[in-house]
Parts: sequence; structure tokens; C-alpha cells
Amino acid sequence: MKPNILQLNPILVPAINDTLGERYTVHRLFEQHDKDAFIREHGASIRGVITGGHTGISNDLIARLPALEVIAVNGVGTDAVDLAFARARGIPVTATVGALTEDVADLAIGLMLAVCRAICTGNDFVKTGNWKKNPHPGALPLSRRFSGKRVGIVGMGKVGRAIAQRACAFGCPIAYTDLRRMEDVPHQFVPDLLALARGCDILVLAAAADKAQGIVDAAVLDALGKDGYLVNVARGKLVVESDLVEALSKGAIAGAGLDVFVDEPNVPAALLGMDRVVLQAHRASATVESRTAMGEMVLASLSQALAGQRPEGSLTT
Ligand code: 8YV
Repeated sequence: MKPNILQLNPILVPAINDTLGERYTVHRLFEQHDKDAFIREHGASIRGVITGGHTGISNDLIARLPALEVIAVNGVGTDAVDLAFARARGIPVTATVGALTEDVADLAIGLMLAVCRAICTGNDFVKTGNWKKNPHPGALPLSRRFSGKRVGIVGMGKVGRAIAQRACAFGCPIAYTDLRRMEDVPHQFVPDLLALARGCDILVLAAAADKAQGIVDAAVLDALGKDGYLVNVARGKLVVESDLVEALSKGAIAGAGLDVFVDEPNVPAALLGMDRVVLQAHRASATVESRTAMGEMVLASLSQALAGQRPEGSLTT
């Protein structure tokens, strides 16, 4: 009999789903109407869980899966899994570390370019026919240059480093903050987030959100200033979203490029009509390349754990 796997959110690569289906009986909880009844019926037989970085898994659900041998996060963030809880139960939790770095960094650069150069505003202007109606070259205000802007990166892990590498190619001076100075990073370390925000033009969030909820608040946004931009490719909860909405509304910062939000897919209504904001639907890793590599890592974690081995890259065992 094939092992039973519980999947908490979809995988979008057909080849990965095919392999999952060949190896396991996959129960897609996200397709179940009555999730509670489903767990009551099947919970005892579940040996592996696949979840997303943002979705994670609750302690309550872990406790209802007594045969669980592995939680494979199809993502790099583990802030939605209680690692200590899993560790105490001896359950390996794996993440797809390294698989999505390049694409998340690419999107961060894309958002920086998009907000500085008002690319989406220009796109709408042409596509809605407004250029034809209003062909005067001053119909759209001048945008801002991205090259050479001072970039402040919050979180100098794999993604932060990849963003820095790309921004360097645009001639951007880089500073960063993290829990500690990284000896192998040539950029300026600024221990204090307020000071980092004060000294940069674009503040980019690339940090893990396990312990960093609400670090970007009104004070940080004020320090970033009226010509500053915020870009977030990490987690919405790093930001006090109401403070961000207020800062954007009153012009305390110049704009924002956001891929992530506190309560996805519920984006604060005020952001939807703002020209100075570029929004994405949590898409930083949503490329064929990243999602294929991530899916392969999920497959490897499941097969290693269910063969009785410690999965490579387990964060808890
Ligand atoms: C994914 C993410 O959207 O890696 C993460 O932590 O949030 C994203 O890359 C998500 O995990 C897809 O399942």
C-alpha cells in the first residue's frame, strides 16, 4: 500500500504531482469541504505533510496526525510552523532552501525598478487608451532613477545576498541589517533598523519572519522618508500594514513594491487604488524553474523520511 500524504496547498508543476501520485496516496486537504471530518477519518494514517511556506501547519493539526514522519515545506519560510513543537515530537521539518533564491531576488529588483520608474502606471496609461486621449508628454509625471539608489536590505541570508549582488550591478551602494554582522559580506552592516532606513533610498525586506513581526512600523517608514521606497518579498507580517497604508496615504514615503501581505489574499483596500504602489500576489517564487526545484526537494524529503532516514536539510531533527 502506498503511504498516505496530506497536502495542505497545491503544487503547480504537473510532473511533480505525477510523481507524488505514483509514489503516494495524496490527500488534498485544500480540496476538502469538511476539513475537520476529513482529518477525523484519515488523520491516523497520514505519514507525511506537504505545505507551503505561508500556509505552514498548526500545532493542532500536527497533534491530530499521530503517524506523521515528516513535514515538507514547499517554500523557504518556516514561520508558519512551530519548529520547537515539531522538534519535541521528533518530526523533521524541511524547507526548500536555495531553490528559489534567484527568482525572489529577481522579483525584488523588478519591484524596485517598477516603483521607481512607475512601470505599471505607464503600462496602464497605454493599455487603457489614455495615452491616445492625452498624448501630451507631461501627462504622466517624471519617475525616479533606480540605478545608484542606496539600497538597505533587511535580512542578509541567501535572498538578501542575491538582491545585493543584483543591485550592485545597478551601481547601488548596499547596506544591510541582520541579527549579526556577516563576516563574508562586503557591504556595510547597520545593526539598527531605524538607522538603516534613515540612510537608504529603498528598504528591501528579505528576512525570515519567525521572530520579526511588525519590525517595519511608522517610525521606520518616517526614517525612510518621503523620497524612500519599501519593497517586501519576505512576509507581510514584517510590516505594520496599517502604518504602511498611512505612510503611503500621507506621502511619508514615496512608494512601495509588495509581493506579500499580512492576511493574503486580503490586501488593504487603500493600497489598491494607489499609483505609487506596485502589488503582486505572492509570486516571488512562482516560476517554473523555482517551483520545479522546490517540488523536487519536497519529493526528496518525503522519500528520505519515509525510508527511515533523516531528510537532508531537516531543520528540527
Ligand atoms: C511560496 C514562500 O509562495 O518560500 C516561501 O516561504 O512563501 C513562497 O515561496 C510558497 O511557499 C508556495 O508554496
